[in-house]
Amino acid sequence: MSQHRQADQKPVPRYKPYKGPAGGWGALISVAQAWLTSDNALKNLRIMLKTNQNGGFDCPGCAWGDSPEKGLVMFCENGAKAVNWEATKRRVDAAFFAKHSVSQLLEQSDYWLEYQGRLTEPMRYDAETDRYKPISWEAAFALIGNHLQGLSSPDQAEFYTSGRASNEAAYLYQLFVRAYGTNNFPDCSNMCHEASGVALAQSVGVGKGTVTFNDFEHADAIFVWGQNPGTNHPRMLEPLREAVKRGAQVVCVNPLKERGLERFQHPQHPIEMLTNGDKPTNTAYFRPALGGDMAILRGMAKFLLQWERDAQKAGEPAVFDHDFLNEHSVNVLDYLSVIDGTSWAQIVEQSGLTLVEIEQAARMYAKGKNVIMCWAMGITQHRHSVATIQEIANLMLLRGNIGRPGAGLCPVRGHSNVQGDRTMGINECPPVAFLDSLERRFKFTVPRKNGHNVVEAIHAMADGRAKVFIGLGGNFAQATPDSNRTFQALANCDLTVQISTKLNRSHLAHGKNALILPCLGRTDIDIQTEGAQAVTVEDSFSMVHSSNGQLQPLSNQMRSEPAIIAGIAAATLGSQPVDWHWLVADYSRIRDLIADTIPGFGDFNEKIRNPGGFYLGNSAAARRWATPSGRANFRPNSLPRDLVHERTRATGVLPDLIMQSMRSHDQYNTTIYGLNDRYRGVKGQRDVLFVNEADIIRLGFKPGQKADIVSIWDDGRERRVKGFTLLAFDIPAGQAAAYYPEVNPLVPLESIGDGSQTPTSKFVAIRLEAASETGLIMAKSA
Ligand SMILES: Nc1nc2c(c(=O)[nH]1)N[C@H]1C(S)=C(S)[C@@H](COP(=O)(O)OP(=O)(O)OC[C@H]3O[C@@H](n4cnc5c(=O)[nH]c(N)nc54)[C@H](O)[C@@H]3O)O[C@H]1N2
Ligand SMILES: Nc1nc2c(c(=O)[nH]1)N[C@H]1C(S)=C(S)[C@@H](COP(=O)(O)OP(=O)(O)OC[C@H]3O[C@@H](n4cnc5c(=O)[nH]c(N)nc54)[C@H](O)[C@@H]3O)O[C@H]1N2
Ligand SMILES: [Mo]
Repeated sequence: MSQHRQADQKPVPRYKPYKGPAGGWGALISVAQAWLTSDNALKNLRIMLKTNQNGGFDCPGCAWGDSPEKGLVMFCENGAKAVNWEATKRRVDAAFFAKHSVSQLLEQSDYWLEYQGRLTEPMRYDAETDRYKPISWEAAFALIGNHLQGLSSPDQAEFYTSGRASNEAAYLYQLFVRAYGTNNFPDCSNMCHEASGVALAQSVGVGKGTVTFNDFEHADAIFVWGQNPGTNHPRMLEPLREAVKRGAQVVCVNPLKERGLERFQHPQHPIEMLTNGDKPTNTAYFRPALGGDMAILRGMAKFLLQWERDAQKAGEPAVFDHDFLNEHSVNVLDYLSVIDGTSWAQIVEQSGLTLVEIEQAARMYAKGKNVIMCWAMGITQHRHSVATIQEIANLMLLRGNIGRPGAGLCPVRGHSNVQGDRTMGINECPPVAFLDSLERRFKFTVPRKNGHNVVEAIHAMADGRAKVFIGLGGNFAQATPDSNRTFQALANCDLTVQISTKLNRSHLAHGKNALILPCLGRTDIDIQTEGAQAVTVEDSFSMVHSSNGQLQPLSNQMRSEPAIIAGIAAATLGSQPVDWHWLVADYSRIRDLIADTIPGFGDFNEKIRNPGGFYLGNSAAARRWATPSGRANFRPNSLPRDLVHERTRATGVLPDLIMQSMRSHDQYNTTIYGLNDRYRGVKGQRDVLFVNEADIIRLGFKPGQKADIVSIWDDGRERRVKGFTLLAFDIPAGQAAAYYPEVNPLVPLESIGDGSQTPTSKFVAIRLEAASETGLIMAKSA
C-alpha cells in the first residue's frame, strides 16, 4: 500500500529489525512509491531528473553539496520525497477551509494536515465562524501594513525565517525588516546549527564549515559526530563509502547504530543493485552517552598530549603540528593546562565509552595526516554544544587540520538554504560591518540593538511584549520547544502571518487576526514582470548556485516569496528605502544589491551563470583568522560538572532516562511523509519511545506496553505526552529516543544551550508513568 494513502487510514503498527543496507532496493522502492502516489507522476519524474542539475532546481531537501564536476543523477530517496511532496496536485483552497473549521483541523495529525495539498489562495481567519476565508492579496498586505504601523515599537514584531527561503527572498526580507526598524529575526538556525556558528566564530573567525566537496576525496580520516546521514543527508553516504574503499578511516560516534553509517548500496549504481552488493560506510563505531561527546574529544586530546610528551622525551617526531601552532594559533598553553586539569575518571564517566575506546579514537585521529570532522544535531542541541564544538576545533588545531586539502571542519547543515539565509543577514545579532554597509548603501538608520532569537521571541509573545508574528516558511508552532507554551504565545498575538506552501499546525495556532499567504516552492516556475526568475542558494560547502523552478504553479493566486515580501514592505513603508515592486520585477536587481553590500558577491549576476555556481570562500580555510587576535583561538573550556541540569536536580526527582528527539526516515522536520522508519524497523507509528529492554524491565514495564512520558524541570508546569509505545531497542542503557516533533511538549523552554540558546532537544530528563491506555504492538521476528 502506498505510504500516502495511509493519511486517511488507520495503519497497523509493526516493529521488525531492518537487515538491508541503507540506500539500495529499499530506497528505490520508496522513491517509486513517493513518485507514483504524488498525484503528478509523469511531470514529477521529468522534474526529478532536473534536481541539482545545471539549469534545474536546487533540491529542497538538505544542504549537502554536490561535486560541481560530476554529471550523475543528483537526487536521493529523501530528496525525491521532498520534491514529490511539494509537487502535488492536491489543493487546500477556499472550499477546503469552508468544509473544515480550525477546531476540527486541530484534531488532525501533522501528517494529515500537510497531506491535504498545496495552499492555493490567501486566507484570513474569521473568529465568528472559526474558519479561514478568502481575502485578496491587497487586503492582506494592507492588514499587515496597518498592524505593523500601529505598533508602538518595531521591536514588538517577530520575523521568523525557515531555511528554505532563497538568498533573494532572505535579503529582501531582512532589508524590509531593518528598514522597518528591528533585528527581531528568530530563525530555524536558532534551533539547529546556532552553536556551530557561535563556537566557530570564536575559535576560527568564521561560523561556517571550512571544507568543500572535493576535500572528502583527500581525507585520511573522517569523523561523523551525532549525525544520521542515511536519512538526513543521503548524498553524504557515497563519499563515506568511497573513503572506506580507499582505506581511509571513517569513525562514527552515535549512540544509535544508524543503518546508513553501517552499510550502503548505491541505488543509482546498476551493478551494485543487480548483485545486491553493499559496502561499509565506517571503520569504527563508538556509542557515547547523550552529551558525552565533549568528554570523548577531551579524552582524545589528553591522549595526544601524552603521546606528544612521550615523543619529545624519546626524540621521536612530534604529534602536534608545531609550525602551525606557532604561526597560526594563540592560547595553546591555556588549553594544554585544562587538558591536564581534566581527570581520566571524569572523561570516562561522562563519555559513556571505555578508556580503550577513547584511545582507539585518538589513534585513528593521530594517524590521519588529513582529517575532516563532520557533525550535526547530536552535537548542537545540548546545553554545552558551543564548548563541545570548540573542543572539536581545539583537537583539529593541535594537528593543523584546518586550512589544507583533505582536512577541516564540517558542520553539516540542515535546511537547503539555511546557511545562505545567514549570509544574507537573517541574523538577530548581525555583524556591525554588515549593518554599516546597509546604512551606506540605503541611507537609513539601521537598528543596532540585537533582536530576538526563537526562544526570546516565544517569551516576548507570551509576555505581550511582541504582538505581531510573521513566518517566512517553516512551522514555528511545531518546531519549537515546550509546545503548549508556544501555542499560547502565538495565540496571544494580535496578528500572525504564515507564508507557506502547505497547511501545518502554525496556521491553527493563530493570533487574534491571522493570515495564510500561499507561496511558490523551489520546484515551481516563478514568472515576474520581466519574465521567468531564478533564485540562488548556498550549500554547506559555501557554494552558491542558481535554482530554476520547473513546474507550472497549481494556482495563479500563489505568489513568490520575494513578491510577497515586496507586497508587505510596500504596504508598510511605501517605496522606502527602495522601490520594492521594481526590485521584484527582476531578481537580478536584488542580486545587484546583494553584490553591493555583502562581501564575496561582487559580479553576482555574472558568477551564477557559471555551471555549478561559485565558491564564496572561507577565511579559515585559507588560514586567515578573522578573530580579534588575528589567529585561531584555542578555547580552554571545562567539561560540564553534571550533564543533568541543576533545574532538573532541584526537583529531587531522579530521571528514569535521558531522552533525545530525532527524525524518522519518513519525515522532513515537522513534515511527516509517512509513518514508517525503515532503517530502524518501525512501521505504521510514530508515538514510540526507543528504550533498552533492560531499562524497560527495570522501570516496571513490558516491551510493547504504552507509557506516558513526563519531563523533569523545576517550574511546577507539567510536561507530558501520552500513550507512547515502549520499543525494546538496541540503545545504550539509561538512554531513550523518540521522534520530533511529537515530544516537543517535553522540552522546557528554559533548557537551552549556553551561548547558543538552542533548545536542548537531544537531552531531556524524563520519567515514565503507566499510561491510561495500554496495549501491545505486534512484534514480529525478522
Ligand atoms: N530526510 C530528511 N532530511 C533532512 C531533515 C529531515 O527532517 N528529513 N532535516 C534537515 C535538517 S533541518 C537538519 S538540521 C538535518 C538534521 O540531521 P541530523 O542531525 O542527522 O538529524 P537528527 O535526526 O536530529 O539526528 C541526530 C543524530 O544524532 C544522534 N545523537 C543524538 N544525541 C547524540 C549525542 O549526544 N551524541 C552523539 N554523538 N550523537 C547523538 C542520533 O542518534 C541521530 O543519529 O537534516 C536535514 N535533512
Ligand atoms: N525536538 C526537536 N525539535 C526540533 C529539532 C529536533 O531535532 N528536535 N530540530 C530543529 C531544527 S534542526 C530545525 S531546522 C527546525 C525546523 O523548523 P522549521 O523550518 O520551522 O520547520 P519545517 O518543518 O521545516 O517547516 C515546514 C513548513 O514549511 C513550509 N514550507 C515548505 N517549503 C516552503 C517554501 O519553499 N517556502 C515557504 N515559505 N514555506 C515552505 C510548509 O508550509 C511546511 O509546513 O526544527 C527544530 N526543532
Ligand atoms: Mo535544522
